[in-house]
Amino acid sequence: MGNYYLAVDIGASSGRHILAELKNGRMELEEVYRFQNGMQERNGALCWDHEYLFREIKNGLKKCKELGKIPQSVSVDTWGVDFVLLDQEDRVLGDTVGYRDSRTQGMTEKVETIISQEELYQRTGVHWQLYNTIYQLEAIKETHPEYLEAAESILMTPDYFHFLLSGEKHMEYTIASTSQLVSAASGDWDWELLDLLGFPKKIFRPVSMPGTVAGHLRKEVQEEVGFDCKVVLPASHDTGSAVLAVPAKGEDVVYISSGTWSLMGVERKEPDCSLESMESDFTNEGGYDHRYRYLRNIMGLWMIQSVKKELTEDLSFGEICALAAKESIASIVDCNDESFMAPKSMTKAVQDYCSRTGQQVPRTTGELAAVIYNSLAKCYADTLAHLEENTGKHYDTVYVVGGGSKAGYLNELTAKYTGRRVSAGPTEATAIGNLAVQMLSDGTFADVDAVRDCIRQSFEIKEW
Ligand code: LFR
Repeated sequence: MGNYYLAVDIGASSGRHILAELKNGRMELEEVYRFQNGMQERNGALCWDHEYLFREIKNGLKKCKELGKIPQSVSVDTWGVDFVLLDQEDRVLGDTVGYRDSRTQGMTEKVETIISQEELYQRTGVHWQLYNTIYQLEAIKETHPEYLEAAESILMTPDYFHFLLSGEKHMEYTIASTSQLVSAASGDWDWELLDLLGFPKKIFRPVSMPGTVAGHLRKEVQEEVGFDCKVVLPASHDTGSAVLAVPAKGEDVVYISSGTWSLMGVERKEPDCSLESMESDFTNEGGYDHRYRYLRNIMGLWMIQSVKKELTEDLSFGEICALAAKESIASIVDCNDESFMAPKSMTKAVQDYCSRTGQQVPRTTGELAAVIYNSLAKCYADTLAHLEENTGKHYDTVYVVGGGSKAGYLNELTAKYTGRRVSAGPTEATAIGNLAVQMLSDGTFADVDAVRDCIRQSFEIKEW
Protein backbone atom coordinates (compact mmCIF):
# COMPACT_ATOMS: atom_id res chain seq x y z
CA MET A 1 0.00 0.00 0.00
CA GLY A 2 1.48 3.32 -1.02
CA ASN A 3 1.52 6.46 1.03
CA TYR A 4 -0.40 8.88 -1.14
CA TYR A 5 -1.27 12.57 -0.94
CA LEU A 6 -3.85 14.19 -3.20
CA ALA A 7 -3.78 17.72 -4.65
CA VAL A 8 -6.92 19.14 -6.21
CA ASP A 9 -5.63 22.03 -8.27
CA ILE A 10 -8.36 24.11 -9.90
CA GLY A 11 -7.37 26.78 -12.36
CA ALA A 12 -9.54 29.18 -14.32
CA SER A 13 -9.64 26.89 -17.36
CA SER A 14 -9.31 23.38 -15.89
CA GLY A 15 -8.91 21.38 -12.72
CA ARG A 16 -6.93 18.25 -11.94
CA HIS A 17 -6.45 15.68 -9.21
CA ILE A 18 -2.82 14.76 -8.76
CA LEU A 19 -1.66 11.96 -6.50
CA ALA A 20 1.85 12.03 -5.10
CA GLU A 21 3.93 9.33 -3.57
CA LEU A 22 7.46 9.63 -2.22
CA LYS A 23 9.75 6.95 -3.62
CA ASN A 24 13.45 6.89 -2.79
CA GLY A 25 13.37 10.52 -1.79
CA ARG A 26 11.67 11.60 -5.01
CA MET A 27 8.15 12.84 -5.51
CA GLU A 28 6.25 10.81 -8.10
CA LEU A 29 3.06 12.25 -9.51
CA GLU A 30 0.07 10.69 -11.18
CA GLU A 31 -2.72 12.73 -12.71
CA VAL A 32 -5.82 10.71 -11.87
CA TYR A 33 -8.58 13.05 -12.99
CA ARG A 34 -9.05 16.23 -15.03
CA PHE A 35 -12.05 18.46 -15.69
CA GLN A 36 -12.96 21.69 -17.45
CA ASN A 37 -13.57 25.02 -15.77
CA GLY A 38 -14.52 28.50 -16.89
CA MET A 39 -16.82 31.40 -16.06
CA GLN A 40 -20.26 31.25 -17.66
CA GLU A 41 -22.90 33.92 -17.91
CA ARG A 42 -25.76 33.50 -15.40
CA ASN A 43 -28.37 36.17 -14.68
CA GLY A 44 -26.26 38.60 -16.67
CA ALA A 45 -23.08 38.00 -14.62
CA LEU A 46 -19.93 35.94 -15.24
CA CYS A 47 -20.11 33.12 -12.70
CA TRP A 48 -18.28 30.00 -11.58
CA ASP A 49 -20.33 26.84 -11.16
CA HIS A 50 -19.47 25.67 -7.63
CA GLU A 51 -21.93 22.79 -7.65
CA TYR A 52 -20.37 21.39 -10.81
CA LEU A 53 -16.87 21.94 -9.40
CA PHE A 54 -17.67 20.15 -6.16
CA ARG A 55 -19.16 17.23 -8.12
CA GLU A 56 -15.92 17.06 -10.10
CA ILE A 57 -13.84 17.22 -6.90
CA LYS A 58 -15.77 14.18 -5.63
CA ASN A 59 -15.48 12.41 -9.00
CA GLY A 60 -11.71 12.69 -8.72
CA LEU A 61 -11.81 11.25 -5.20
CA LYS A 62 -13.89 8.34 -6.51
CA LYS A 63 -11.23 7.78 -9.15
CA CYS A 64 -8.61 7.36 -6.39
CA LYS A 65 -10.83 4.74 -4.78
CA GLU A 66 -11.23 2.94 -8.11
CA LEU A 67 -7.45 2.87 -8.53
CA GLY A 68 -7.03 1.59 -5.00
CA LYS A 69 -4.83 4.59 -4.21
CA ILE A 70 -6.34 6.13 -1.10
CA PRO A 71 -4.66 9.39 -0.12
CA GLN A 72 -3.91 10.12 3.51
CA SER A 73 -4.84 13.74 2.91
CA VAL A 74 -6.38 16.03 0.31
CA SER A 75 -5.95 19.78 -0.27
CA VAL A 76 -7.60 22.15 -2.72
CA ASP A 77 -6.06 25.23 -4.31
CA THR A 78 -7.70 27.70 -6.70
CA TRP A 79 -7.28 31.17 -8.20
CA GLY A 80 -7.50 34.12 -5.82
CA VAL A 81 -9.96 36.84 -4.76
CA ASP A 82 -13.30 35.06 -5.30
CA PHE A 83 -15.52 34.03 -2.39
CA VAL A 84 -18.98 32.99 -1.27
CA LEU A 85 -21.25 34.46 1.37
CA LEU A 86 -23.17 31.84 3.35
CA ASP A 87 -26.37 32.27 5.31
CA GLN A 88 -27.29 30.64 8.63
CA GLU A 89 -27.99 27.33 6.92
CA ASP A 90 -24.72 27.54 4.96
CA ARG A 91 -26.54 28.27 1.71
CA VAL A 92 -24.73 30.44 -0.81
CA LEU A 93 -26.22 33.93 -0.99
CA GLY A 94 -26.60 35.15 -4.57
CA ASP A 95 -24.70 33.94 -7.61
CA THR A 96 -21.11 32.73 -7.43
CA VAL A 97 -19.84 35.67 -9.46
CA GLY A 98 -16.25 35.48 -10.73
CA TYR A 99 -13.56 38.12 -10.82
CA ARG A 100 -13.82 38.88 -14.54
CA ASP A 101 -17.37 40.13 -14.12
CA SER A 102 -17.90 43.86 -14.48
CA ARG A 103 -19.73 44.34 -11.16
CA THR A 104 -16.65 46.02 -9.70
CA GLN A 105 -16.70 48.89 -12.25
CA GLY A 106 -16.80 52.14 -10.31
CA MET A 107 -16.11 50.45 -6.95
CA THR A 108 -12.56 51.82 -6.64
CA GLU A 109 -14.03 55.29 -6.55
CA LYS A 110 -16.53 54.22 -3.89
CA VAL A 111 -13.81 52.70 -1.71
CA GLU A 112 -11.62 55.76 -2.24
CA THR A 113 -14.21 57.94 -0.59
CA ILE A 114 -13.57 55.85 2.55
CA ILE A 115 -9.84 55.17 2.32
CA SER A 116 -7.18 56.25 -0.16
CA GLN A 117 -5.40 53.74 -2.36
CA GLU A 118 -2.10 54.74 -0.79
CA GLU A 119 -3.30 53.95 2.72
CA LEU A 120 -4.85 50.70 1.56
CA TYR A 121 -1.52 49.65 0.07
CA GLN A 122 0.41 50.66 3.16
CA ARG A 123 -1.92 48.61 5.35
CA THR A 124 -2.39 45.50 3.21
CA GLY A 125 0.62 45.51 0.86
CA VAL A 126 -1.74 44.27 -1.82
CA HIS A 127 -1.79 46.05 -5.11
CA TRP A 128 -4.94 47.52 -6.51
CA GLN A 129 -6.79 45.23 -8.92
CA LEU A 130 -10.32 46.08 -9.85
CA TYR A 131 -11.39 42.50 -9.19
CA ASN A 132 -10.00 42.17 -5.65
CA THR A 133 -12.37 40.88 -2.97
CA ILE A 134 -12.55 44.33 -1.39
CA TYR A 135 -14.15 45.78 -4.56
CA GLN A 136 -16.39 42.76 -5.06
CA LEU A 137 -17.70 43.15 -1.50
CA GLU A 138 -18.18 46.85 -2.11
CA ALA A 139 -20.23 45.96 -5.21
CA ILE A 140 -22.41 43.65 -3.10
CA LYS A 141 -22.80 46.39 -0.49
CA GLU A 142 -24.07 48.69 -3.26
CA THR A 143 -26.32 46.33 -5.18
CA HIS A 144 -27.27 43.55 -2.74
CA PRO A 145 -26.84 44.83 0.82
CA GLU A 146 -29.35 42.17 1.88
CA TYR A 147 -26.73 39.46 1.16
CA LEU A 148 -24.29 41.09 3.55
CA GLU A 149 -27.02 41.43 6.13
CA ALA A 150 -28.03 37.79 5.87
CA ALA A 151 -24.46 36.51 5.74
CA GLU A 152 -23.17 34.42 8.64
CA SER A 153 -19.85 33.63 7.03
CA ILE A 154 -17.62 34.47 4.12
CA LEU A 155 -15.33 31.82 2.65
CA MET A 156 -12.84 32.21 -0.18
CA THR A 157 -13.28 29.67 -3.02
CA PRO A 158 -10.86 26.98 -1.74
CA ASP A 159 -12.06 27.56 1.85
CA TYR A 160 -15.56 26.79 0.61
CA PHE A 161 -14.47 23.51 -0.98
CA HIS A 162 -12.55 22.55 2.16
CA PHE A 163 -15.77 23.26 4.07
CA LEU A 164 -17.88 21.13 1.70
CA LEU A 165 -15.35 18.32 2.08
CA SER A 166 -14.79 18.47 5.83
CA GLY A 167 -17.68 20.44 7.31
CA GLU A 168 -15.12 22.78 8.90
CA LYS A 169 -14.90 26.48 8.12
CA HIS A 170 -11.42 27.95 7.90
CA MET A 171 -10.07 31.00 6.14
CA GLU A 172 -6.60 30.14 4.95
CA TYR A 173 -3.94 32.84 5.02
CA THR A 174 -2.52 32.82 1.45
CA ILE A 175 -5.93 33.02 -0.19
CA ALA A 176 -7.17 35.53 2.39
CA SER A 177 -4.28 37.83 1.51
CA THR A 178 -5.56 38.18 -2.07
CA SER A 179 -8.67 39.92 -0.72
CA GLN A 180 -6.77 43.15 0.01
CA LEU A 181 -8.31 43.06 3.48
CA VAL A 182 -5.51 41.34 5.42
CA SER A 183 -2.99 43.40 7.34
CA ALA A 184 0.52 42.98 5.94
CA ALA A 185 1.91 43.57 9.43
CA SER A 186 -0.22 41.14 11.46
CA GLY A 187 -1.14 38.53 8.84
CA ASP A 188 -4.73 38.58 10.14
CA TRP A 189 -7.74 40.49 8.85
CA ASP A 190 -7.34 44.23 9.14
CA TRP A 191 -10.33 44.45 11.51
CA GLU A 192 -10.21 48.25 11.57
CA LEU A 193 -10.34 48.36 7.78
CA LEU A 194 -13.34 46.00 7.74
CA ASP A 195 -15.07 48.38 10.14
CA LEU A 196 -14.23 51.42 8.06
CA LEU A 197 -15.65 49.77 4.96
CA GLY A 198 -18.77 48.64 6.75
CA PHE A 199 -18.18 44.94 6.05
CA PRO A 200 -19.63 42.80 8.88
CA LYS A 201 -16.66 41.63 10.94
CA LYS A 202 -18.55 38.68 12.38
CA ILE A 203 -18.55 36.86 9.02
CA PHE A 204 -14.72 36.75 8.90
CA ARG A 205 -13.01 33.92 10.78
CA PRO A 206 -9.50 34.46 12.09
CA VAL A 207 -6.95 33.43 9.49
CA SER A 208 -5.52 29.86 9.58
CA MET A 209 -2.04 29.06 8.38
CA PRO A 210 -1.30 26.64 5.52
CA GLY A 211 -0.50 23.22 6.92
CA THR A 212 -3.46 23.33 9.33
CA VAL A 213 -5.45 20.10 9.41
CA ALA A 214 -9.05 21.22 8.78
CA GLY A 215 -10.50 17.83 9.69
CA HIS A 216 -11.59 14.66 7.92
CA LEU A 217 -13.98 14.03 5.04
CA ARG A 218 -17.58 14.53 6.16
CA LYS A 219 -19.58 11.36 6.63
CA GLU A 220 -21.74 11.97 3.54
CA VAL A 221 -18.65 12.58 1.43
CA GLN A 222 -16.96 9.46 2.83
CA GLU A 223 -20.01 7.40 1.93
CA GLU A 224 -20.11 8.80 -1.57
CA VAL A 225 -16.42 8.45 -2.43
CA GLY A 226 -15.78 5.28 -0.46
CA PHE A 227 -12.99 6.29 1.92
CA ASP A 228 -11.91 8.79 4.55
CA CYS A 229 -8.83 10.99 4.65
CA LYS A 230 -7.60 14.20 6.26
CA VAL A 231 -8.42 17.58 4.74
CA VAL A 232 -5.37 19.83 5.03
CA LEU A 233 -5.20 23.53 4.20
CA PRO A 234 -2.42 24.01 1.63
CA ALA A 235 -1.20 27.38 0.41
CA SER A 236 -4.66 27.43 -1.11
CA HIS A 237 -4.00 30.37 -3.41
CA ASP A 238 -2.69 28.62 -6.54
CA THR A 239 0.13 31.12 -6.96
CA GLY A 240 1.18 30.51 -3.35
CA SER A 241 1.42 26.80 -4.08
CA ALA A 242 3.20 27.30 -7.40
CA VAL A 243 5.89 29.51 -5.91
CA LEU A 244 6.65 26.88 -3.26
CA ALA A 245 7.64 24.59 -6.12
CA VAL A 246 10.19 26.94 -7.71
CA PRO A 247 13.20 24.66 -8.08
CA ALA A 248 15.86 27.12 -6.95
CA LYS A 249 18.19 27.49 -4.00
CA GLY A 250 18.63 30.62 -1.95
CA GLU A 251 16.74 33.87 -1.72
CA ASP A 252 17.53 35.84 -4.83
CA VAL A 253 15.33 34.03 -7.25
CA VAL A 254 12.98 35.47 -9.85
CA TYR A 255 10.08 33.29 -10.87
CA ILE A 256 7.18 33.46 -13.29
CA SER A 257 4.20 31.35 -12.31
CA SER A 258 2.86 30.89 -15.81
CA GLY A 259 -0.74 29.90 -16.46
CA THR A 260 -3.90 31.85 -17.18
CA TRP A 261 -2.00 34.65 -15.43
CA SER A 262 1.73 35.25 -15.36
CA LEU A 263 2.83 36.18 -11.88
CA MET A 264 6.40 37.43 -11.87
CA GLY A 265 8.34 38.26 -8.74
CA VAL A 266 10.56 37.18 -5.87
CA GLU A 267 10.03 35.74 -2.40
CA ARG A 268 10.81 38.03 0.51
CA LYS A 269 10.83 37.85 4.29
CA GLU A 270 9.37 41.36 4.67
CA PRO A 271 6.65 43.08 2.66
CA ASP A 272 7.45 46.32 0.85
CA CYS A 273 4.42 48.56 1.36
CA SER A 274 6.14 51.73 0.20
CA LEU A 275 4.53 54.11 -2.24
CA GLU A 276 7.38 53.56 -4.74
CA SER A 277 6.53 49.88 -4.70
CA MET A 278 2.85 50.63 -5.17
CA GLU A 279 3.57 52.93 -8.08
CA SER A 280 5.52 50.22 -9.88
CA ASP A 281 2.52 47.86 -9.56
CA PHE A 282 4.01 45.27 -7.21
CA THR A 283 1.95 43.39 -4.67
CA ASN A 284 2.90 41.54 -1.47
CA GLU A 285 0.85 38.36 -1.27
CA GLY A 286 1.00 36.14 1.79
CA GLY A 287 2.93 32.90 1.43
CA TYR A 288 3.77 29.75 3.35
CA ASP A 289 5.91 30.29 6.43
CA HIS A 290 5.16 34.04 6.42
CA ARG A 291 7.13 34.56 3.23
CA TYR A 292 5.77 37.25 0.93
CA ARG A 293 5.37 36.92 -2.77
CA TYR A 294 6.52 40.24 -4.10
CA LEU A 295 5.19 40.14 -7.62
CA ARG A 296 3.40 41.73 -10.52
CA ASN A 297 0.24 40.32 -12.11
CA ILE A 298 0.62 40.05 -15.87
CA MET A 299 -2.34 39.08 -18.06
CA GLY A 300 -0.56 35.84 -19.09
CA LEU A 301 -1.74 32.99 -21.29
CA TRP A 302 -5.37 34.06 -20.91
CA MET A 303 -4.86 36.09 -24.08
CA ILE A 304 -3.71 33.16 -26.19
CA GLN A 305 -6.21 30.76 -24.54
CA SER A 306 -8.98 33.16 -25.56
CA VAL A 307 -7.72 33.53 -29.13
CA LYS A 308 -7.44 29.72 -29.41
CA LYS A 309 -11.10 29.36 -28.41
CA GLU A 310 -12.09 31.74 -31.20
CA LEU A 311 -10.26 29.80 -33.94
CA THR A 312 -12.28 27.90 -36.50
CA GLU A 313 -9.51 25.24 -36.83
CA ASP A 314 -8.54 23.00 -33.94
CA LEU A 315 -4.89 23.85 -33.27
CA SER A 316 -2.79 22.85 -30.25
CA PHE A 317 -0.76 25.47 -28.36
CA GLY A 318 2.37 23.86 -29.85
CA GLU A 319 1.02 24.32 -33.38
CA ILE A 320 0.05 27.91 -32.62
CA CYS A 321 3.59 28.60 -31.32
CA ALA A 322 5.08 27.05 -34.47
CA LEU A 323 2.97 29.38 -36.64
CA ALA A 324 3.96 32.39 -34.53
CA ALA A 325 7.66 31.57 -34.78
CA LYS A 326 7.48 32.01 -38.58
CA GLU A 327 6.12 35.58 -38.37
CA SER A 328 8.06 38.82 -38.30
CA ILE A 329 5.29 41.20 -37.18
CA ALA A 330 6.74 43.73 -34.69
CA SER A 331 3.53 45.04 -33.07
CA ILE A 332 3.51 45.01 -29.27
CA VAL A 333 0.50 45.43 -26.97
CA ASP A 334 0.37 46.28 -23.26
CA CYS A 335 -0.80 42.91 -21.92
CA ASN A 336 -2.30 44.52 -18.83
CA ASP A 337 -4.53 46.88 -20.82
CA GLU A 338 -8.07 46.67 -19.47
CA SER A 339 -9.43 45.84 -22.91
CA PHE A 340 -7.91 42.33 -22.58
CA MET A 341 -9.57 41.51 -19.25
CA ALA A 342 -12.84 40.02 -20.55
CA PRO A 343 -13.40 41.06 -24.18
CA LYS A 344 -16.18 39.52 -26.24
CA SER A 345 -13.46 38.70 -28.78
CA MET A 346 -9.76 38.64 -27.82
CA THR A 347 -8.77 38.56 -31.49
CA LYS A 348 -10.59 41.81 -32.08
CA ALA A 349 -9.27 43.35 -28.85
CA VAL A 350 -5.67 42.71 -29.93
CA GLN A 351 -6.37 43.97 -33.47
CA ASP A 352 -8.08 47.11 -32.14
CA TYR A 353 -5.19 47.84 -29.79
CA CYS A 354 -2.69 47.60 -32.66
CA SER A 355 -4.81 49.77 -34.91
CA ARG A 356 -5.38 52.36 -32.12
CA THR A 357 -1.65 52.61 -31.53
CA GLY A 358 -0.74 52.86 -35.24
CA GLN A 359 0.94 49.44 -35.43
CA GLN A 360 0.59 46.65 -37.97
CA VAL A 361 -2.71 44.84 -37.33
CA PRO A 362 -2.27 41.04 -36.97
CA ARG A 363 -4.59 39.08 -39.28
CA THR A 364 -3.52 35.43 -39.27
CA THR A 365 -3.37 33.09 -36.27
CA GLY A 366 0.44 33.12 -36.49
CA GLU A 367 0.55 36.92 -36.48
CA LEU A 368 -1.87 37.19 -33.57
CA ALA A 369 0.08 34.66 -31.53
CA ALA A 370 3.38 36.35 -32.38
CA VAL A 371 2.05 39.69 -31.13
CA ILE A 372 0.75 38.11 -27.90
CA TYR A 373 3.86 36.06 -27.09
CA ASN A 374 6.28 38.88 -27.93
CA SER A 375 4.23 41.31 -25.86
CA LEU A 376 4.28 38.94 -22.90
CA ALA A 377 8.03 38.45 -23.11
CA LYS A 378 8.55 42.20 -23.37
CA CYS A 379 6.36 42.67 -20.32
CA TYR A 380 8.50 40.11 -18.44
CA ALA A 381 11.64 42.09 -19.32
CA ASP A 382 10.09 45.37 -18.12
CA THR A 383 8.93 43.71 -14.91
CA LEU A 384 12.40 42.28 -14.29
CA ALA A 385 13.91 45.75 -14.66
CA HIS A 386 11.47 47.14 -12.10
CA LEU A 387 12.05 44.24 -9.73
CA GLU A 388 15.80 44.80 -9.85
CA GLU A 389 15.30 48.48 -9.22
CA ASN A 390 12.97 47.90 -6.26
CA THR A 391 15.04 45.17 -4.62
CA GLY A 392 18.48 46.53 -5.58
CA LYS A 393 19.50 43.05 -6.70
CA HIS A 394 20.53 41.39 -9.94
CA TYR A 395 18.93 38.12 -10.97
CA ASP A 396 20.69 35.98 -13.55
CA THR A 397 18.01 33.33 -14.09
CA VAL A 398 14.27 33.53 -14.59
CA TYR A 399 12.51 30.41 -13.25
CA VAL A 400 9.32 29.71 -15.17
CA VAL A 401 6.97 27.22 -13.48
CA GLY A 402 3.44 26.02 -14.23
CA GLY A 403 1.62 24.93 -17.37
CA GLY A 404 2.96 27.88 -19.35
CA SER A 405 6.54 26.67 -18.85
CA LYS A 406 5.81 24.10 -21.58
CA ALA A 407 5.67 26.89 -24.19
CA GLY A 408 9.21 26.61 -25.54
CA TYR A 409 8.66 29.45 -27.97
CA LEU A 410 7.69 31.81 -25.13
CA ASN A 411 10.66 30.65 -23.04
CA GLU A 412 12.94 31.46 -25.96
CA LEU A 413 11.40 34.91 -26.29
CA THR A 414 11.69 35.44 -22.52
CA ALA A 415 15.41 34.64 -22.71
CA LYS A 416 15.76 36.98 -25.69
CA TYR A 417 13.92 39.96 -24.17
CA THR A 418 15.34 39.64 -20.64
CA GLY A 419 18.85 38.63 -21.71
CA ARG A 420 18.85 36.09 -18.84
CA ARG A 421 18.96 32.35 -18.55
CA VAL A 422 15.48 30.83 -18.43
CA SER A 423 14.80 27.68 -16.44
CA ALA A 424 11.49 26.01 -17.29
CA GLY A 425 9.52 23.58 -15.12
CA PRO A 426 8.05 21.87 -13.27
CA THR A 427 4.84 22.23 -15.25
CA GLU A 428 2.70 20.92 -12.37
CA ALA A 429 4.19 23.44 -9.93
CA THR A 430 0.85 24.38 -8.38
CA ALA A 431 -0.10 20.80 -7.56
CA ILE A 432 3.45 20.11 -6.34
CA GLY A 433 3.35 23.11 -3.98
CA ASN A 434 -0.05 21.99 -2.75
CA LEU A 435 1.36 18.49 -2.05
CA ALA A 436 4.49 19.98 -0.48
CA VAL A 437 2.44 21.63 2.28
CA GLN A 438 0.66 18.35 3.00
CA MET A 439 4.09 16.74 3.39
CA LEU A 440 5.30 19.59 5.58
CA SER A 441 2.14 19.36 7.64
CA ASP A 442 2.68 15.70 8.57
CA GLY A 443 6.40 16.18 9.21
CA THR A 444 7.66 14.30 6.15
CA PHE A 445 9.79 17.36 5.41
CA ALA A 446 11.28 19.62 8.06
CA ASP A 447 11.12 22.89 6.15
CA VAL A 448 10.66 24.61 2.79
CA ASP A 449 14.34 24.18 1.84
CA ALA A 450 14.10 20.42 2.32
CA VAL A 451 10.96 20.10 0.23
CA ARG A 452 12.41 22.32 -2.51
CA ASP A 453 15.53 20.10 -2.61
CA CYS A 454 13.25 17.13 -3.16
CA ILE A 455 11.34 18.97 -5.90
CA ARG A 456 14.59 19.84 -7.67
CA GLN A 457 15.59 16.20 -7.70
CA SER A 458 12.20 14.91 -8.76
CA PHE A 459 11.25 16.87 -11.87
CA GLU A 460 12.63 17.66 -15.26
CA ILE A 461 13.82 21.22 -15.65
CA LYS A 462 14.80 22.66 -19.05
CA GLU A 463 17.08 25.61 -19.69
CA TRP A 464 17.20 28.29 -22.34
C1 LFR B 1 -3.68 32.95 -10.82
C2 LFR B 1 -4.38 33.89 -9.86
C3 LFR B 1 -3.60 35.13 -9.59
C4 LFR B 1 -4.69 36.07 -9.21
C5 LFR B 1 -5.72 35.73 -10.25
C6 LFR B 1 -7.11 36.12 -9.94
O1 LFR B 1 -4.46 31.84 -11.11
O2 LFR B 1 -4.65 33.23 -8.65
O3 LFR B 1 -2.59 35.00 -8.61
O4 LFR B 1 -4.32 37.39 -9.20
O5 LFR B 1 -5.60 34.34 -10.42
O6 LFR B 1 -7.56 35.49 -8.81
